[in-house]
Amino acid sequence: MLPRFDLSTDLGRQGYDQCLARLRATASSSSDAAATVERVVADVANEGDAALVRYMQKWTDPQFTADRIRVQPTELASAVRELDPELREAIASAIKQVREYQEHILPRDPKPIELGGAELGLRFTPVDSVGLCVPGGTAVLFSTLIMLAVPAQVAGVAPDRIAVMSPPPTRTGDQAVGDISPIVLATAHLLGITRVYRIGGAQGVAALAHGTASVEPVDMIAGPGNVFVQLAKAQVAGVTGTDGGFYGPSEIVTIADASANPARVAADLIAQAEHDPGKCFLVAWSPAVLDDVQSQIEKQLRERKRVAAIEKALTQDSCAVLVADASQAVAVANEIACEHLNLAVADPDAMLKEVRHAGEVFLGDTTPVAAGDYYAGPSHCLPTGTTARFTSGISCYTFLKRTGTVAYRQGMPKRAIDHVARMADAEGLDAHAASARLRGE
Ligand code: HSO
Ligand code: ZN
Repeated sequence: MLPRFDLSTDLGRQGYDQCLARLRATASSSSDAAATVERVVADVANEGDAALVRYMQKWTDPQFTADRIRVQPTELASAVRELDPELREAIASAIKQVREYQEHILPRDPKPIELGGAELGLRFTPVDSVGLCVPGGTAVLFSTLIMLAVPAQVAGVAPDRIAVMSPPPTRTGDQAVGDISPIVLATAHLLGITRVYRIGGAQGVAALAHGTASVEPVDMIAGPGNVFVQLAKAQVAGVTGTDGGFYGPSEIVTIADASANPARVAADLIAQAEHDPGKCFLVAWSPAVLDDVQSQIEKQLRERKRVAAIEKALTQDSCAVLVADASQAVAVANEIACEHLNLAVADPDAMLKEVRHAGEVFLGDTTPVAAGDYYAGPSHCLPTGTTARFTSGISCYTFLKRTGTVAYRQGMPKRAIDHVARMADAEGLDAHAASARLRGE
């Protein structure tokens, strides 16, 4: 089912390159999408709620009205009461574990250093308010709310300064479609979040950035979404901060050697393929390993509910890559710079040392990638479309700013004053020079 490409042949190289090009394309936009987003953002900035409601009606629900934008606090509380107790326990446990990990990696202000008579420091401070994007779609991923809100809270953003946007289901015609996922609402309540908006898309991002009568503006917008949401984040950058990432459709690269359990490898590939759309790469230097995993995929696939999505992902956007050896396998993984990298090999720690680009790495076939999706600790909002070459997943770092501090507590030494003044003079900025020289008099 997975098309197979042997990198030692020209044809194989070509097939793999095309697959990689399709992956890369997910992080770039068509000019049509960019033009649409530009118009939507401008309209919401100018007209506020009127444009927000109009676009929600156009793309999500023709019956959408302004009074539906904000979810009432009573709805949040009742969603928790209705939550299955065992699911509630699982969610609470995930929140706790993700929080402990994020607290562990939280950067502390470094001790100031003394240099040339100056005491030099660095302070980390959180943004005041954030808007978090929780996508709608064929599966509503309430886990995304945990993976965004907990890092923000650990960074120091107060729960009452966190807003969540999550679109209601798409309605066509008069059909009844229900409401925004009650599990998203319950999760928000468990996280102490009270501001939830039933909005999405570029219009939702624009509303959070510019503010409308019903939506309070925020200082930073973070989270995954379709190409319209990701483009809108880029469009409003400057008006509001953004996470700077491209958190798009799920992807996975698995490197497998002969020690890997084919059933486990196949299960993790299928799991990411069930996201609609998902993209999978299986990399090995043994044809037998590829064969074994492929036949496990065929077998397990039949037992899964979302067969159609999985088949589509595996046949259209994914591939198995036959490489010469372990080092070429890692080179391929670095080139794909994937959201999830699964090292199903005998010595994953040794291989990890060679990994330079990946959103998150899973060591050994005993580690299910789904643990990262729901529970383990690092956020599952990870760079996609090969953007792990230059960016990272969401973490408490996303919501922190860095501010340098300088103190010449005993006054500036003469040598330093001379150097500053000389450089200022050379730039023709004599007021700068004078402000330094004054300190030496
Ligand atoms: N694999 C997705 C996250 C997710 N999976 C949520 C299940 N629920 C993106 O990393
Ligand atoms: Zn997933």
